[in-house]
Parts: sequence; C-alpha cells; structure tokens
Amino acid sequence: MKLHPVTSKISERGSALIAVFWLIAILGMIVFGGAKMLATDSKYTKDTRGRIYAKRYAEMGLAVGQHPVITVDDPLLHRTGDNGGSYSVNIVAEEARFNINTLLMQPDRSLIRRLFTKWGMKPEFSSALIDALKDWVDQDSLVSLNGAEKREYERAGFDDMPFNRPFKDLDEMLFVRGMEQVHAFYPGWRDWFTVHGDGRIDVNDAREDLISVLADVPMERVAPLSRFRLGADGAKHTRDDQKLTSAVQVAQLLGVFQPNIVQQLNQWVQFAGPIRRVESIGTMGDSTRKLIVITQNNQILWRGEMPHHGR
Ligand SMILES: [Ca+2]
Ligand SMILES: [Ca+2]
Repeated sequence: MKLHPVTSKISERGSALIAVFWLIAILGMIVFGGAKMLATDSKYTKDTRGRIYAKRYAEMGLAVGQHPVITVDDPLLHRTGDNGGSYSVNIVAEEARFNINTLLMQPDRSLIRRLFTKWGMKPEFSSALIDALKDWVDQDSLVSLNGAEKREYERAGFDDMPFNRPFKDLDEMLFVRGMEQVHAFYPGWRDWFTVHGDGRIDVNDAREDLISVLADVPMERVAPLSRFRLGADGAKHTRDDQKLTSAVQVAQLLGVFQPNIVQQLNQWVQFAGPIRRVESIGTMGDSTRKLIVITQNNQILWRGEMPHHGR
C-alpha cells in the first residue's frame, strides 16, 4: 500500500522527533547516572564535576541541534534536567559573521577599519594590525607599511611565520603581531569573525552591531531592521520571525538611500547562508561550557569549544 505523500511526510517528521526524544533519554541515562552532587563534596570536587556535567549538557544540546528535522524555534533546543543542569542551543547561519579572509582581501580597508574603531582601537594601532593581518595572509614576503613578515617575526623569536595563506581557523589569528593585545582588551573578538563562507553577510542572522558597522549607520538606525526580523512578538527564533529578502529592503529599513551604499550592500549581503552554526551552552551550577559545530550539507566543517561571554 502506498501512503499519501503528505501523510508520509508528517509521519517522517513525527518519527524523527521520537528519535530525538530517544536520543535525549539515552544520553540522559548514560550521562547522568550517578551525577548526584553530595553535600559532603569539597568545592574543588563540585567545580570539577560542574564543568564536566556542563560540558555533557552542551554535548546533548549539540546532538539535538544537529538533528536534521530541528527548526530554530523548536522547544527541544532548551531543556533543564532533573539535577538542575541545562542546555540551550542557538542555530544561526555562520555567514552572520565577517569572513576575515575576505575582509583582508579588499583593497578598500574602510570596513575593517570601522570594525576596529568600534572595538575602541586607536587609529595607529588599527592601521598596524590591519597591515600585519594582511601580511599574514598574502603570499608574498613584502612587508606592508606597518606590517610584519618573516623578518619581523624572526626578530621577535618566531620561526615559520607568517603562514602566508588565508586563516583556516580563527585561533590562527592569535599568532599575528598585535592580536595578543586585542585578545587582552577584547576577548569577544572571535564572535565577529568566521573563516567559512563566501564573505557575504547573512543579514537575517547578523547581530545588530555588526550590521551597524557593515552599513556604516549608528546603532539606533538598526532598530527598525531588528524589529522587522523579530516579528510581532519581539522575540528571536519564534514562529512569527520575518526574513529579509533584498538589499533594497535592507537599505530602506536602515534608512540609507545613497546609490553607492545600496550598491555596496548588494555586494556584501545574503539572506539564507548555507552554512549552519549550532552553538550549545551547557550549564551546571556555576559552570558554563559552550560547544560549537559548523556544518554544511551535513558535513562538519569545524567542531570545538569556545569561551562563553554571556551573549
Ligand atoms: Ca605575506
Ligand atoms: Ca519572533
């Protein structure tokens, strides 16, 4: 007997959801057997256990978030366990970030300069850092005005640097001269960047301050675009969210009408980036762990842990 196509689709989703529930139940049993915190445990034991269980919760969230039938508004993405631990999963387009390699390939440096100014960098420091980043990724060994190539790194005691190729991992950026200082005064720098995608920003998932930098408008001008995306309930990742679909629409919501800026936006934005970023935050007591998987067509591009900055 052949099932009616619609029925078959619904039952497929239904059984996939049951599979997810099973997954949670099984993980729960494996992970949390004997997880009880004892009143007699020392603070050290509690902290260690908290970190381990926070990570396990985060792993559970990742497993759920990677499931193909999960949608961004699914309540399964946020759960609290019997022992007080919890996970919360956020699914966004990886393209909601600036591709650092694309950014450095632009002959026009105004965008990256605006970004560093936003972070509070002084102009001289920003210029030197941009030069050093550029020297790191370009193939040649010709040092830019305030940059750093092989000789500069050797003098500082580092061999085999720069890599003279695009960044493959954000952590590689930390090798670049000047990035250590950036990391010290602004540990959240990673949240702005990616090394994946074609460099166009997915404006449906991009944060407000990034859009403000991208379009060179003050933060308050981004508010109408934010309200549009959130839908009538004013909440993110709910059924009534609305999708931006064109650069002209983005320009109108931001109140920018100069043809050159609309043109620039056209070149820099997209609306449904194909790379998925699943971020899972697990908590247990005072411990918080953030695990991330970046996937494209069910292939894992990157997987790892990142510091959680409370965003
Ligand atoms: Ca170079
Ligand atoms: Ca909404």
